[in-house]
Amino acid sequence: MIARSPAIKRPKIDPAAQERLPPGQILAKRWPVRHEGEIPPFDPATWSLRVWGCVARPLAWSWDGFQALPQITITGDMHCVARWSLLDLVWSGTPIGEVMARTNVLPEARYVIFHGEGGYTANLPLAAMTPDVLLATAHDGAPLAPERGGPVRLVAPNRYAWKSVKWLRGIEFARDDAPGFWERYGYSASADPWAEERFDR
Ligand SMILES: Nc1nc2c(c(=O)[nH]1)N[C@H]1C(S)=C(S)[C@@H](COP(=O)(O)O)O[C@H]1N2
Ligand SMILES: [Mo]
Repeated sequence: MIARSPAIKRPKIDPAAQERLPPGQILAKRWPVRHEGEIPPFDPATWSLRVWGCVARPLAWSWDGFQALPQITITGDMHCVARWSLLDLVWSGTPIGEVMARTNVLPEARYVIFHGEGGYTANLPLAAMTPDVLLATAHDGAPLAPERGGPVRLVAPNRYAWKSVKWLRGIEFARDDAPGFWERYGYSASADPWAEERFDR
């Protein structure tokens, strides 16, 4: 009797999907929930999104006010620096450009610092504020689940996912860069997955 060797499991990866993965990334089978700390409660009566710093018109939207802003739907990928990626996630929300136009971002602004509820922050260069960067309120047409960062999370599909701050409550435009939660440990300020910008030092 010949013992059967255990089957070698090779994940089937569509070559087209493989090409869309930045260097060093693997296509995830499931979508992990990943964050520091607890999921904060959401109270629409007290929730606000505040914008300050290098802006001519600092603003704070209430939940109702925020929902009245224009929204678009985009399809974007997600690349976690821990090496899993997902392709073609469908997000709806307000483009960051709408916020920038309404607060009149000043010419000296060069960085944006996103503040999550509970103190998690992430910084990005202003140049990373492309039209696909959303303050997302929905995924696949359904309101964003609390564990996904609902009611509002940042979605910056072309930066490593730690920049996509869940439970977004503040946007600060700044002249000088300020490292956020992971950037203080040496993670990259710009975090372009195609250039494999994982660490700055
Ligand atoms: N507020 C907050 N946002 C966060 C994080 C966090 O710890 N706190 N983790 C980031 C990291 S490292 C990743 S990979 C993504 C994960 O998003 P997901 O849980 O929807 O997969 O959220 C990002 N946004
Ligand atoms: Mo991550």
